[in-house]
Amino acid sequence: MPPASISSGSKKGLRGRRKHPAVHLIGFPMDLGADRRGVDMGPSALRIADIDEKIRALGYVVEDEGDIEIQVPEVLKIRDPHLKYLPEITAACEKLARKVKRVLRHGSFPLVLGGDHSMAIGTIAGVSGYCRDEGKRLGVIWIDAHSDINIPGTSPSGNIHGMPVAALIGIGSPALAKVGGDFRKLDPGNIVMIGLRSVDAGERKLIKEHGVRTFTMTDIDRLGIYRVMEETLQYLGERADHIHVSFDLDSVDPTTAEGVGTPVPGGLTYREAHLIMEMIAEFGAFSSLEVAEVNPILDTMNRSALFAADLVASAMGKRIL
Ligand SMILES: [Mn+2]
Repeated sequence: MPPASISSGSKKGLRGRRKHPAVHLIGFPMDLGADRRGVDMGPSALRIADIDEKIRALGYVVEDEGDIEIQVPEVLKIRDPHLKYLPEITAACEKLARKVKRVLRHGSFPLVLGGDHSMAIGTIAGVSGYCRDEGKRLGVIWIDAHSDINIPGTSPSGNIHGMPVAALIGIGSPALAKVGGDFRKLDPGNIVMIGLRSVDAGERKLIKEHGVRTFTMTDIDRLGIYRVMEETLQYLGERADHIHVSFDLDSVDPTTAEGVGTPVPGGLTYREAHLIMEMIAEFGAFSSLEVAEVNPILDTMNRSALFAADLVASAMGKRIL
């Protein structure tokens, strides 16, 4: 049987309609947005970590939809150094958006396995399109060391995995902003970022200008993760009835998860990461999830993917007792 929190969610949420939502895994093996090889193997590492069995053990039906096909950078050309692999990333994210939307329309729960964090452009475009059709208000919890709100003019690297939040709130590259349809996917006031510790100067300005709510690692040190999550869920609970969680594994400290796209010291502890997920699981409106930047190349014996799979289980309702 699934835990009580799955069937007793908000009446407006996915769980109000279906007592046993099927979880659909979608692999997105892309590293074009990161300009670094390794995160394209993330979906494989998560499957090897038995992510499907860990969710099945909680009482869900799990269906694996396989991977979305993505070309390797060796056969591609960088046409614009400020938006590397833009056409290929846009095309792959379009496919992902359609798939995510279809899963939600069937009353199921999409779990997207990445892949670099530019995947969020596709995932959230799909979620947003679904919410738009259903008259739901979308809220996003963005768990990340980075704020990923660069635009081509502020990005030091031209790597699109640093730009998904900008694309979703409709600034920066129009091609990225139009993935999944020509409308703004996300209200910047409906985003909460947690775990920030590496923010570019241009990003700092954009966060303030657009009123994105943030909890940096300093905030977590001072308030404690329990209060940060209470405030996050209260804030989004007042504004949204579909909560999507975009989880970048680099939010976690490299001593716990070394196999990530861009490791930054001073991150979430093992228990902080689990408590975040446990509190999200209890929140009725939680209806879609993606895991980004799992990098087996920098890992030891797949430890980071195993940790990420356990975190997903916590998000889906796994409890100690
Ligand atoms: Mn990220």
